[in-house]
Amino acid sequence: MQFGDFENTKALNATFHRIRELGLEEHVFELDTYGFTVVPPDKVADRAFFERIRGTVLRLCRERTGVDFDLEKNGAVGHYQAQPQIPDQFLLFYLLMADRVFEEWVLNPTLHTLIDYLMRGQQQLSSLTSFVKWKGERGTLGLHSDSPPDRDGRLPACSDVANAAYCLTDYTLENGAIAMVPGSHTYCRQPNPGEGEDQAVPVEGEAGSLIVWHGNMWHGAFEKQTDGLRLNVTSYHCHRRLKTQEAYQWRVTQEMLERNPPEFARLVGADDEMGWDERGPDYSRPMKYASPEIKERFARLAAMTKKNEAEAA
Ligand SMILES: O=C(O)CCC(=O)C(=O)O
Ligand SMILES: [Fe+2]
Repeated sequence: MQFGDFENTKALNATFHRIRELGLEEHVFELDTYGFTVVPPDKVADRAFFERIRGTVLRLCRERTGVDFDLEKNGAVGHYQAQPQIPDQFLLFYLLMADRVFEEWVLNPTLHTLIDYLMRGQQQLSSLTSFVKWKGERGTLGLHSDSPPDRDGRLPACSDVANAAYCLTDYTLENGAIAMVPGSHTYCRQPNPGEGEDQAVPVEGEAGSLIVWHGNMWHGAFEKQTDGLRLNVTSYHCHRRLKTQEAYQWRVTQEMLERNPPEFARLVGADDEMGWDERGPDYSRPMKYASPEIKERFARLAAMTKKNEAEAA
């Protein structure tokens, strides 16, 4: 019995093969069973890439706050105004548009493959941010799911969104690791206030690890008890039928689209004609950047239409 090339699972077969090539089998198993996984640095990116992206995040911290940043020292907000304004942390937004290193990051094979797996290849990038944190007290883990809920807090069983944190510093309990409630992705609802705090575990991993989680996961963060920074690049994806947090679809430049493969265009929704004005939809971008599977469906539809027209003539 040979798995991997069934006609009926054609759209999933390439992801299945990539999971095997990259040695990610145990990580998809953990995603299914526990709702999260930690991929070690050697399966994510090389040290040079890691240093480059971390250096860029530190530069952006300086540029956006006006404060000098050092990994070993606690940070400060400086003149940075972005919300949420809560003590001992801030978020850097819209990183994709800030430096080309982030274009490389969103196409990272390990990240891309695990998100492909969770989202059945139907994801788009919703936001690319960095949580910048330092020592500070927290009364709560702030548990929540990243999926947008119904009015009563219920969530769909599938992964409508999926998230991944590229750790740019070591994640340990003392360093304010992410908190997860293992298996909570199957509850299909948001936690009630305070619920699950006693079941949460610290998700530890050395700098360079990639923590990936299902959109329904109950998660938050432990307080950072040590001096110095906790840094990441948070790569939040949503199904293409949902709104994105950050505006990419019409804002990415033509140069960005041209210097990257079609997967990039699909990640930023440049293959989506929605959001038109009085001129109506423009199908040229969807036609140009559509996935091979969608292109094949278009081609079959066109062939059938042609055949019907020929028979009618
Ligand atoms: O790292 C953290 O503080 C948790 C962040 C979080 O909730 C998220 O990235 O969705
Ligand atoms: Fe979250």
